Amino acid sequence: MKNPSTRRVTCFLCVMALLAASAWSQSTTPDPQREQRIQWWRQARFGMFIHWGLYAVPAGEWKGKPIPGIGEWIMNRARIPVAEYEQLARQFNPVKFNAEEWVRLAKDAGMKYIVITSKHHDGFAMYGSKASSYNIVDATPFKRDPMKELAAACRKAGIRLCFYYSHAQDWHERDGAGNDWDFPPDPQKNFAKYFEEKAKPQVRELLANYGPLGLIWFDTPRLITKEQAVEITALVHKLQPSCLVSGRVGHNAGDYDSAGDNQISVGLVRRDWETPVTMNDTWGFKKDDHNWKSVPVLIRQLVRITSRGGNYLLNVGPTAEGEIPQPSVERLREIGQWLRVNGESIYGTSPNPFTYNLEWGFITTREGKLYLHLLDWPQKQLTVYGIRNKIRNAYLLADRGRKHLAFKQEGDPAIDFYSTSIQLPVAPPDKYDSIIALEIRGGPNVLPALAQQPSGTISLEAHLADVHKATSGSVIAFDPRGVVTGWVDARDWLSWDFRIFRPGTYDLIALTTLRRMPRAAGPEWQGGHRMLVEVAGKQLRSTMSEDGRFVDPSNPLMTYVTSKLGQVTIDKAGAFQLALKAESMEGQGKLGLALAAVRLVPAK
Ligand code: FHN
Repeated sequence: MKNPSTRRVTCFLCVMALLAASAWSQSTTPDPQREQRIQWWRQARFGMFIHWGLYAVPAGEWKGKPIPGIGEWIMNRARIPVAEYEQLARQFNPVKFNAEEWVRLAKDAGMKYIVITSKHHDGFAMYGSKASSYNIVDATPFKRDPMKELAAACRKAGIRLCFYYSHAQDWHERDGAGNDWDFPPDPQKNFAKYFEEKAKPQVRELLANYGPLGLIWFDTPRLITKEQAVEITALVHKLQPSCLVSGRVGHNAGDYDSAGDNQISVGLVRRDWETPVTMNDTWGFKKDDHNWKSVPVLIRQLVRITSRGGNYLLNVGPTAEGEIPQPSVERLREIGQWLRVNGESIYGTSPNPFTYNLEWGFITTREGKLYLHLLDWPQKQLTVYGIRNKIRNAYLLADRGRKHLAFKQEGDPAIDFYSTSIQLPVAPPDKYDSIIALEIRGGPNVLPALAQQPSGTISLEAHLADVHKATSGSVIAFDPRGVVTGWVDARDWLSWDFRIFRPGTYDLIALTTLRRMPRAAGPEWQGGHRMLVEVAGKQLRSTMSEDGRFVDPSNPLMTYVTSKLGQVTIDKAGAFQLALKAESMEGQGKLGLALAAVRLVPAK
């Protein structure tokens, strides 16, 4: 029997818990109006984020010096006084801006909505605002309102226009959050004054003057109180009942969850969620940032997020002249080409029906269909375990002729073993992600248990573990990546139930991750934890040390460190449990063990 402090944490619950702990999660109260307003967004899956503002003028450089960090934060990072930063407005004249071109680019890329910075933390409104003359129409030689032009172009193209609005941070204003180089520190600010005199009036303007909006993307709530978050959300819904509010409004007041920047969930999140992602390392334009993600990485991210039930909001940072950088344009065009062929497997789909990630690729689904995304093409045949549906037909989505692919379903229901093998052509039909469509009757029906994969590996992902807390004060939990955090009490432990179909000898490997904040002081990874694994009646002791590293290219925040935990022989097929305990967490300071998974890999 589990001891009283043992907590069953399924994927669903653990992710709920970690999101609930975040200031960026949505209310859980069922709300029929919210259900209505979120329908389009669930279908959309893919949007364009645009960070555009005065920061595009310095483009990452101030007084001849490159300023480290993200471009739109230059005012903060270089501690630029308001009086100096304001002067940038005089130089801002984006004569190459063409709303129709931007919207066409988004549309051709397969994006269904555009979220553009109407005002970022620098406080400068990129639209004609009556509430503050610090805006593009009144303060720049450009004098046009690009948001009006975008609204018209979006309407014409059938793209939802959405506004990013920094509702708490405003470095231009004495009482907005964030600027402590011109003004007193935040605790001494009269934030309510700022909220009433600038944030609320500007949000009203945005909702009144640009037609129907898809959503308002509030960000970094900081000084916002719960009452203010609820109030501004209600204001949006009152003025435009079908306009969504992003989770980052704060205090669970939004309509959906926003994951952290560039954070891609490793597990299924059973609520509406979105990840904003940079195409290079900055949001706002920086002339020296050439660290572009490749097309295969971007497509992998889109597929991965979709297969986890999320939306992918991919950023571009236009220049001060009004042009979207060419490397972004090229990438978006390629993604668009891929989506024109394969969009059926993305838009309006439901997530991976398995609780765990599959070793051969990703799954998305819709009624009557399973889409198997193969980002790495297997040799001649794909074998998938766990599909219990009777498959009626299989074909490649990229094959216009929909030529039937031969397949075989076999198994042993007595041990819950179901195997599907599909014969494939030698070459993939798509260089990025080829999709096999499987026709089934009704919805997906898959083995719910964690189980062995066709290669023989069993991947016990951390977020699927049963968490056994030593005391009610134990802080062991999961971070937004699904990685264990707060495992500092050696008496806490984890366990997984899983199925093995092929007896044999397995190497046990722990996958841990580097610390989340790479720039923070201290080592990015430390071993030394003394671990105990109990599985199949055996006990294995080991000390965590680094045996290797690999990066998941579609998840920039995930560098895995591998550590051997030992070897075990399992001599029969069936249901097993693996318990992972720590005999000592000493020497690890506050970091604990950032566990992502334990793998059982067939020994060579
Ligand atoms: O501080 C901002 C940042 O500049 C950027 O706008 C991102 C986009 O998600 N949001 C904030 C940080 O999370």
